[in-house]
Amino acid sequence: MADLVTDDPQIAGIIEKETIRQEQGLNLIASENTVSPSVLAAQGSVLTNKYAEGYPSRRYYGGCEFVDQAEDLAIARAKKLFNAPYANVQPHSGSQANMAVYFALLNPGDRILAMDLSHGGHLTHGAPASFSGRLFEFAHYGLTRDTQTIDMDQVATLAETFKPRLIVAGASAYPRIINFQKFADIAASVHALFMVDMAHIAGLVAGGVHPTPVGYADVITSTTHKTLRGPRGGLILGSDDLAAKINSQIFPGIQGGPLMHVIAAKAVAFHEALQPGFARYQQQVVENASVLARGLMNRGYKLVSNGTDNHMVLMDLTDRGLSGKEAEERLGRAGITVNKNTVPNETKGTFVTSGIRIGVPLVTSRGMKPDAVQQIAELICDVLDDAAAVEQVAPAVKDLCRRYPLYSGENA
Ligand code: DSN
Repeated sequence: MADLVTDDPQIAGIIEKETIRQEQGLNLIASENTVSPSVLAAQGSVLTNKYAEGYPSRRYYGGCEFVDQAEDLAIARAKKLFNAPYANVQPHSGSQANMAVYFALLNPGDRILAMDLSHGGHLTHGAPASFSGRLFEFAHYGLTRDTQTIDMDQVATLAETFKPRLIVAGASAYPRIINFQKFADIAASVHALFMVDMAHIAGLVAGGVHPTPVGYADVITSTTHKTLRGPRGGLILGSDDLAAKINSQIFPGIQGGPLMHVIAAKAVAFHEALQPGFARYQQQVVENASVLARGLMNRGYKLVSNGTDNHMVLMDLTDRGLSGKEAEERLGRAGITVNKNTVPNETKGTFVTSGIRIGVPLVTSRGMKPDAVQQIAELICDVLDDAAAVEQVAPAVKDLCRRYPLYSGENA
């Protein structure tokens, strides 16, 4: 950093400001986390200098003997962590992991059944603006009106009538356990392949607090930077018989040189996730989310599905005369970062929305436990109840953050 300050004070200053923002603010974006100093060190290493197109021992460049070791370790650790026969650690992102799987298993125009974006799905699950929606024909399932959990009857009916070649389970904004067995049974009944995108819950799965999709899904995609607490990137798991097809769709299909510094950082993160403390961290994440849910509901706020089983809650502000956009901005002024989010049967559109998504993985990494999370719930409600409360809440947020430094807690 000392060299960067001298060589490029503009970027050094931006990094410094972002460091302070992260340190002094309550970051409750459900898909973010804070990586360990070891993950940061690997990602900021000279491995970024190396071209390594291909796979370990089968590269298109010389000098790959050490990056090969890093990728072999990352693969071995990912397989051990998730008990999966095959892993590809090269996807630059979750979107690219999904793209590679679609291209490996399907032809353009083929049918895919996945979760509706406004009910909690992801852009790459068939949104018209995404490559997925442009290249494949999607049908979407959603949540039931009463319990606001995944409507498995609708999944079964759509599977029968739409006859997809692939069924996708997995979500970006769904606070409940996903029943992979039921999905697998439905997929088998219509001879469809079954993919799980576990990007949000990968850490929970690794920590044993969400059922694993391994053994149910033909293929599993993930990111490595959410609950899994690794560097920003993607991951694909599956059975050995899909390995050749998927590997060739990642490279040379859709990517060039792998990011070897990121792959090394993934290896570090998988190693950390294999330690006993990681399961305890994930248990704490789930407990903290449930404390948050109760705290918000006790103050009269409505949550999609009336609670949570995982790392996040979805607040539905429809009855509050407050849009998700206004809530996000108001909380932001108090130093609380969340994101606006569509709710089931959304009426306001994706730039305004009627809800906010709140996650606790990052504050749990800072060492926060139920007492701190209960306080967070109160601070959020104070601000949402009354915009004038921002003035009192902002210093309380800073004080809370001072008590739980970014690199103390789990990441000391
Ligand atoms: N995975 C999304 C999120 O949950 O924030 C972004 O693509």
